[in-house]
Amino acid sequence: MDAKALKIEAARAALAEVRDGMRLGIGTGSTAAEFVRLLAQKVAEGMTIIGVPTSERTAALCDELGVRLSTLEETPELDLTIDGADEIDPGLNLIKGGGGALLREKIVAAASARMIVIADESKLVDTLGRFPLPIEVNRFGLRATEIAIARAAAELGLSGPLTLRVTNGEPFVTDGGHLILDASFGRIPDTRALSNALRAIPGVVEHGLFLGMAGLAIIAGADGIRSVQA
Ligand code: ABF
Repeated sequence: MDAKALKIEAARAALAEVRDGMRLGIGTGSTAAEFVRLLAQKVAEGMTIIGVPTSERTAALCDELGVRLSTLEETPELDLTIDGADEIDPGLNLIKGGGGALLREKIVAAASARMIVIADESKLVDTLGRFPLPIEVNRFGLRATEIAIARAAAELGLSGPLTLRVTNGEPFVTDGGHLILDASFGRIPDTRALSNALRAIPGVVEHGLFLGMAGLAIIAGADGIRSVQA
């Protein structure tokens, strides 16, 4: 089964967790997009849900497919968020943000009673960090923030390039108007310590470590679907 088929199977399994009338946070990325396509079929068959998207891209896809949307302002308490991830460790701690939506994804996940992460088995790792950690930063004082991040990482024994994310030759700008530095630390043994250190840097808006937020992971692999509880 190819990666797309695995993503579809993980998304299909997550759909079984959605109940009529749910207030649903909807993630960003290709796996979440497969979930939206399957959800739209259920909506067309009469399922009533209120969707809160985590990016403009997801909002556009939901609009296109007829999934009724709300905003976090109108619906500040969600029943469930379904989202993808770039890396998943055995404790269901995640690296997210490869799609550039990490700030809204984290806000929506934090407003949800439950978070289910959906992924193909390639996302499973023993230790987070092989995937460059996305760090959303304020434009103001970017160089000073970069130096502060490198210093805080070094104090935790971490090192590696911080790369400004660029698309089409221009700095990538998030839905929130910020920039992203991708930090290639290789392995992050103490994710909580790094999370705390990054959050203490004023120029850091948010980072892609989602610690203790996912209660369930639905993983599609060559041997089928498996659910992993946190
Ligand atoms: C999004 O899904 C991002 O946080 C994460 O980077 C991405 C994973 O993308 P895909 O499902 O396409 O692998 O939530």
